[in-house]
Amino acid sequence: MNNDAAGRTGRPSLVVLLIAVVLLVIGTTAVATTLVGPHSRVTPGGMIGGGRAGMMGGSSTALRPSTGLEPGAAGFVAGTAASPRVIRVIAGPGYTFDPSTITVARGETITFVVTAMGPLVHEFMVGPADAVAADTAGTPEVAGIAMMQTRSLTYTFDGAGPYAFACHATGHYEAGMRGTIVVVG
Ligand SMILES: [Cu+2]
Repeated sequence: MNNDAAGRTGRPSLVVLLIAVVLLVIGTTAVATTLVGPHSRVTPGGMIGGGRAGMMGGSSTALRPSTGLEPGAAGFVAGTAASPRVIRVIAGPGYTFDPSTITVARGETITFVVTAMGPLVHEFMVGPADAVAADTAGTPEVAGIAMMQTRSLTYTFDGAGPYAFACHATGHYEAGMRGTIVVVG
């Protein structure tokens, strides 16, 4: 017993060192978080929030369209103006959206959280299909989404449809960067 006690007395310095290292790491993380924090405000819904939320799901399903159930599924809760349903969309790499087909309930309010992958700068426009196809001025859009940046756009599908979404960065729509909104219910 005494030997054990004696043996332990030799270790505190190591324990103290470990604690110091842990505190240092925690401190560094806190500083990093503080420094990074303001940047996420520069980009509404910014890369921090988008990245973190994307990783939450862990697997590839994190990059899938919706964070929850789709219309028609048991337990599905439609998005409202007060509490929009969040749908994540990946723009790129290349001239693609993932998913390219999004299902919403009639009258639903959706917040699209769009993250750009790859070096191209993208836009995300959503609204009546004809307006989206023609890039009509006034159609809801977020632009200038650079690599790994995330922008959000909230839209209520309260009209007759059909609806669509697209990227109108130069040449992208023509290259096929567009998607379809399916309204059900
Ligand atoms: Cu694009």
